[in-house]
Amino acid sequence: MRRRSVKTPGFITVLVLCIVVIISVVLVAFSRRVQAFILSTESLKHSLQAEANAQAGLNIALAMIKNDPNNIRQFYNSADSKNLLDLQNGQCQLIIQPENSKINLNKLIDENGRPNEPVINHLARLIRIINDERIINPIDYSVIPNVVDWIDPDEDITKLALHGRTFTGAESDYYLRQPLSYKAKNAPLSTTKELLYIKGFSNSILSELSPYITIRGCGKIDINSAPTKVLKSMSDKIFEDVVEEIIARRNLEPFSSICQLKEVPGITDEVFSTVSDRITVEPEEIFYRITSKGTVGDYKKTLTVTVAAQKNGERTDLKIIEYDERNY
Ligand SMILES: [Ca+2]
Repeated sequence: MRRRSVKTPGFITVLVLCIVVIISVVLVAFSRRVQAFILSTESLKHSLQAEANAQAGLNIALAMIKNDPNNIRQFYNSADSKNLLDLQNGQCQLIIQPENSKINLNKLIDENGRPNEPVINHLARLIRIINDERIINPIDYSVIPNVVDWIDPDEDITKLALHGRTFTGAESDYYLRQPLSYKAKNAPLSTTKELLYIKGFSNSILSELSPYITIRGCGKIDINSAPTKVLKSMSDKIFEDVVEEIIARRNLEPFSSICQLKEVPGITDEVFSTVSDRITVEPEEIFYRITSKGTVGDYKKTLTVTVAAQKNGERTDLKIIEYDERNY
């Protein structure tokens, strides 16, 4: 005789509970995946919006340089709140720096490849001013002979007396002993980022120096656009109040000749004669460095572009010669 299996109510309850638990686990897993998908879609959306804002700022800068170069002065100072543009879904911080207003590191050597003292001393004074404001990790003055050795054609280590001390450079012998093992370039710098290959430079030092140094242009400082620190470091005898007066005067009306600098109280004949062959009001070649930082919430995109501007009759032609993008 066949025995029939009997399913008790308790067994059925356990079975139902198991099914409910399995369905719940599947639903939770599915819900988490959907949540992750939504979050990643939101992240992508904000990231793309930040990039669009940075691109919008860059386009505004290029249009201003091309059509209205006299009005870009308001974007010179990175600490100025006027640099912030409100855009759809976020903001853009725009900085436009005329490269002709900065110290050209390729001019640290003269046409014979020898250390160029006036430019070396200008950079040494600039570093001293920056270090006076830095609480920790001052920039070591040896970065100056290091750049000299990187760009000069020989393999002889340079020694420079700066602020009463002697600083020594570095040639291929030093770089070949490093993990990446490479030689000194012994030729002019082609990009600013190349400085990171040189002994003593770091991202932090590069970003600290970058508003005041360039690798482009004829080497003369445009006094109509030079930042405070570049003007002040031109001579030990140019003091804060003199720089303030120079900036106040050029804001009212740009200097039309370098001789007008002599009209500024504090610019004596002696001071003028030490800086006159290193300054200009009409740069031969014009370069701008544009930094456009797009922001949406915590998402950031920074575009840094160097453009060469060439006057062609009434028209200004722009050529992008350096481009960099970062997600911060
Ligand atoms: Ca060299």
